[in-house]
Amino acid sequence: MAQTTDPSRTLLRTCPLCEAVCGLEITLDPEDHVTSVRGDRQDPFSKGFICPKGASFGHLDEDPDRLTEPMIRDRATDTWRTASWTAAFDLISERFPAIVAEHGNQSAALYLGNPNAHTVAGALYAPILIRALGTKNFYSASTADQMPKQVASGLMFGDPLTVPVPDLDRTDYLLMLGANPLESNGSLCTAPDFPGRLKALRSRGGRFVVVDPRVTRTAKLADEHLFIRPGSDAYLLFGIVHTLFAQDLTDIRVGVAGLDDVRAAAADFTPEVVATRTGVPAETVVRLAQELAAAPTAAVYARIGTCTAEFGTLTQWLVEVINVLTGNLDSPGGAMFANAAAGGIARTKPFRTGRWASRVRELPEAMGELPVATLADEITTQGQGQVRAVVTVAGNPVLSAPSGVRLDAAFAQLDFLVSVDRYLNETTRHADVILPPPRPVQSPHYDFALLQFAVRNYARYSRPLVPLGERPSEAGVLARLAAALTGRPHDGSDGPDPLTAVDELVIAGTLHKAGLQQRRPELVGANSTEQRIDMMLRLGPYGEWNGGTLNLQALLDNPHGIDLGPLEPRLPGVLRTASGRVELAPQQLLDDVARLRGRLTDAAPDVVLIGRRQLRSNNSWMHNIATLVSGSNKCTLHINPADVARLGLGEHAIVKSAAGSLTVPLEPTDAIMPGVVSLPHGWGHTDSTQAVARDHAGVNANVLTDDSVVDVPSGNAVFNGVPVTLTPA
Ligand SMILES: Nc1nc2c(c(=O)[nH]1)N[C@H]1C(S)=C(S)[C@@H](COP(=O)(O)OP(=O)(O)OC[C@H]3O[C@@H](n4cnc5c(=O)[nH]c(N)nc54)[C@H](O)[C@@H]3O)O[C@H]1N2
Ligand SMILES: Nc1nc2c(c(=O)[nH]1)N[C@H]1C(S)=C(S)[C@@H](COP(=O)(O)OP(=O)(O)OC[C@H]3O[C@@H](n4cnc5c(=O)[nH]c(N)nc54)[C@H](O)[C@@H]3O)O[C@H]1N2
Ligand code: SF4
Ligand SMILES: [Mo]
Repeated sequence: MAQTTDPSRTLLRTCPLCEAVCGLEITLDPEDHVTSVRGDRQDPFSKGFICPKGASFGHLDEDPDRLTEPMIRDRATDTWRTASWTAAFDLISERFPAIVAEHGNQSAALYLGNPNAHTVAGALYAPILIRALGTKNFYSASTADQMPKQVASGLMFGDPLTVPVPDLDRTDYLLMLGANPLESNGSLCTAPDFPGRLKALRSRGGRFVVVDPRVTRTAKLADEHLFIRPGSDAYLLFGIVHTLFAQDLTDIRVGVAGLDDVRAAAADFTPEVVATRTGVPAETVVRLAQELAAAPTAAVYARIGTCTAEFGTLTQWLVEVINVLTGNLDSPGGAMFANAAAGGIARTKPFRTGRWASRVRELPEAMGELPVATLADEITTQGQGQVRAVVTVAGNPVLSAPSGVRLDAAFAQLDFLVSVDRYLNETTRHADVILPPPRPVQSPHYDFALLQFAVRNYARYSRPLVPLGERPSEAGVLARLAAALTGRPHDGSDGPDPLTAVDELVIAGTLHKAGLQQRRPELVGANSTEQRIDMMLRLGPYGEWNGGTLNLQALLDNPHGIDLGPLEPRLPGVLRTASGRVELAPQQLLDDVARLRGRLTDAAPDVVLIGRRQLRSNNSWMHNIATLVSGSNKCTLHINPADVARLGLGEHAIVKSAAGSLTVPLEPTDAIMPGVVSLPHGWGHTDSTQAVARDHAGVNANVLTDDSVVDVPSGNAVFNGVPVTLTPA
């Protein structure tokens, strides 16, 4: 064989860009630039699957508009300069603790954005910022996303991370509401090649039904698609629950509490009653219940379209009620609980919400967080505890949270803002200091969060592919930031560097809890972060300290990842409820049913707004990649042609809601039901310093969403079912 002279090298890494955790095969040239990206065929979970975003990983990795050095803004002139890490942290040390000293702990707030669910830094080190700040003003993308799912799971199973996922590869029947995995690649259901898994379901003779106000790409793949009035999924599901009881179709196989209460709650939600509100005919509601009950195995799965809605938590609750009533919870082919190799539940006491409330609107805490829908209130409302200094990490709430215009103005009035972010964007432009993370190829990867929701048990660790050089890792940035925020030396001059100090503390504490501190075991790893990961794996359900073999070395020896088998029944072991059973009728949720019932006969608004995701976008931050923002990846308003004609609209329309108004280009399509319009979120880069994004600016959908409306039990933002009016532009 001829000797190769190509000095480039091919390395393996998990894709950090969505929840599908695909394995990537990345080729780097001698100067460490990514030259090609392919799917890793030897990854036992993703088997070579890759999407256009993953394929563009190289462009993202070295986007010329990304930040490479800390930035400091001069407030007087609103101009930016680059700064050394020391100068950036010095400024934070000087300003942040002084504000907190003067105005108290509650004057500081933290916002953690979505990519924290994908980074080692977010999983292991963002918690130290929460502790450092000691504030109740902790916010994240969770309350613009899945908090309803977590509250429902927390109340039913005792822990908010105990979230069932559809057993995609074995189910005979899948009812999917408000999800479009052919564009999103799946969410709270970690399943690389989601499209392939859905096709496999159908080719093995299974049935797949999609409920969505739009005929999505996913719906086109299904056996059946049903239109539904936005925000009305809880009624539909109640109609199914009602039918299961009325026709004696229940087959409960797990220990439950509250069965009679659920039956009573569902009593008046007859198929005929819910049909008027949902637009789903009564006979279809009955048939869905019968099909779910008759299928050998079945799973109901509902995602973002149903979470970010006014009755988000009730909807997520009813999904699991149906999974229980049809005998499918915790059973192969049904809705099951993953058993992640690291970072599983540690809770001993049952979950509850409302341990404290927000200052202005008195919205209850959930999982230690306050709703992002009230962040603007907390910044702009004067009084003791008013938020004056904010830290954002990997978030762009000005585009992603409701009432974007209000939040933009609120951020502008802050005394101090620190952002850890790769870009100068709509949110970070208000910062005093921006601290950039390294390139993705310079970061390690382990999916602590997403593997809790995987459709197969699996583990994979990726070492950084390219050394950091002089700059800190993102973990190092967060550790130093935590020190600076509290006025402690951020450079390690008081002892070990802040990152090592944090890890040492966590390792010692964890080993102590596990009763292993005496014979302090030798941990494997090139640094303290890796040692922590080694410890978590060893302590986990497959770990070598738990009768198994898994540890960091095993993952380093198997860089394509390790398959840990199909999902297995986990009840009652995972339950943390007081009763030790699945709580079918938590009181908090029964209380909220009154609100649902109260809305049953409300006059439907003429037109309501919903969102949508696009295959080649990622929330607000991948519009600067030229290869992604072309063709159909446009910020347009989908509208039924009948509505265009009825309202006398032209190419553009003025869309008004209670919160704001936008002028948008229309894209008439039969794929959306009449009376509903859809605008994707994450756009609106008009003043961006990111050149490509600015050329494809679009509009911020969250100008129209209204932060005064939330899902009551979870405080989650409501993005779907927003009443709007349309007039010609
Ligand atoms: N109208 C409407 N609004 C929505 C939604 C909707 O469906 N409709 N969806 C909601 C949902 S589900 C979510 S999750 C939120 C997302 O809301 P956010 O998390 O607030 O917003 P993102 O757009 O994901 O912004 C991610 C930020 O992280 C930065 N970033 C990317 N990678 C890294 C990294 O490795 N480290 C650091 N430090 N920064 C990084 C990016 O530059 C960007 O600024 O939006 C919500 N908003
Ligand atoms: N390409 C791409 N992938 C992504 C993201 C991205 O921005 N781009 N974002 C990631 C994030 S943060 C998340 S949370 C996930 C979300 O992943 P998914 O939950 O799959 O999100 P969407 O693709 O927005 O699909 C939501 C669907 O709900 C429908 N819908 C809207 N309102 C209602 C309603 O009231 N009832 C019902 N039944 N349906 C409704 C919409 O028409 C849409 O088709 O995707 C992740 N993956
Ligand atoms: S589906 Fe998600 S994880 Fe897979 S390549 Fe695409 S963006 Fe990456
Ligand atoms: Mo999300």
